[in-house]
Amino acid sequence: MKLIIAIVQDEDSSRLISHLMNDGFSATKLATTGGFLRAGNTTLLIGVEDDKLQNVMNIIEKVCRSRKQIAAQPPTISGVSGVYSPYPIEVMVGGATVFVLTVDQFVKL
Ligand code: 2BA
Repeated sequence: MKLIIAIVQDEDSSRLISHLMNDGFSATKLATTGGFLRAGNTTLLIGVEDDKLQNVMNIIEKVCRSRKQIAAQPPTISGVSGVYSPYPIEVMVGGATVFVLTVDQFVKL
């Protein structure tokens, strides 16, 4: 079994969950915040059998779009604390940042 951790944009999360549910997958939605933009995003935890992994990846790829986003509060430059860009920064965000982990054990008690 695999655990998919998918960080997606809030705008895509509702449609993504609907697609996953329609195809019989379970998901848990977490409200998260990106470290760079300090803006809200959504993290989904999706447990799937190995042979269904690609199906879920296909759904994520189909639903999640890349968008330009402006950093309203400019983040620190290169992580150097206390150094700020004087201008808003435009970055491309998404479609999705996905981690796939192998699950040792899956139990429902
Ligand atoms: P944020 O950290 O808010 O990053 C938003 C977008 O800002 C990123 O989009 C990327 O285009 C840009 N960005 C991030 N760090 C940067 C940096 N040091 N310098 C210049 N630009 C930078 P995505 O790559 O699509 O990431 C979207 C969200 O996915 C991230 O939001 C973060 O919440 C998550 N994420 C991305 N990579 C990750 C990683 N390696 N580990 C954990 N979370 C990650």
